[in-house]
Amino acid sequence: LGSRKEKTLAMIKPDATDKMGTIIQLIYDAGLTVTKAKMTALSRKEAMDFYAEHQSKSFFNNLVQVVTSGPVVAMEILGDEAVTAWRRLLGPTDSSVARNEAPDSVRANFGTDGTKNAGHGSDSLASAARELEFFFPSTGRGPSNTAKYSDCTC
Ligand code: DGI
Repeated sequence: LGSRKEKTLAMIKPDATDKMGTIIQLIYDAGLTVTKAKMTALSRKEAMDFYAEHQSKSFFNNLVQVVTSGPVVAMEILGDEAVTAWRRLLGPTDSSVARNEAPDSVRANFGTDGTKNAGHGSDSLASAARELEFFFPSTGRGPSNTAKYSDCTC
């Protein structure tokens, strides 16, 4: 009663994939569950589409560069208020700020600066739906990526 199960998209960026074990453990320690996972490399076009809302920003090229510099790990995370919970684990966008304000966070520990910041989390349920479809398309080929236990009733 009172819990709000949500799904969100968590992405470990290329600068932190070598810490994926630690980061996945943090997710489970926070009471969240990983219900889908995929390691993949984004093309430049895919990265630009994923971050389309930022295309006019000064940091856009740098952002696309960072996220295409190696493989990423995309995960569907399920749990109570998962959108907020995963962003809390990530900490502030700028890793330097994170080290001051949230020293235990993923970005404080594994990020470098404002763009190379170890991870991404959807900022709303609407973003989560779009971003989960981006990485785990419901029309995708191959083995089903819809595990029964991941079904969310919210
Ligand atoms: O949701 P976040 O990832 O915390 O932040 P966002 O959705 O506003 O921005 C997406 C990414 O773009 C972020 O993870 C890093 C980069 N970025 C955002 N704001 C800045 C930035 N990079 C630089 N250099 N400076 C910024 O102000």
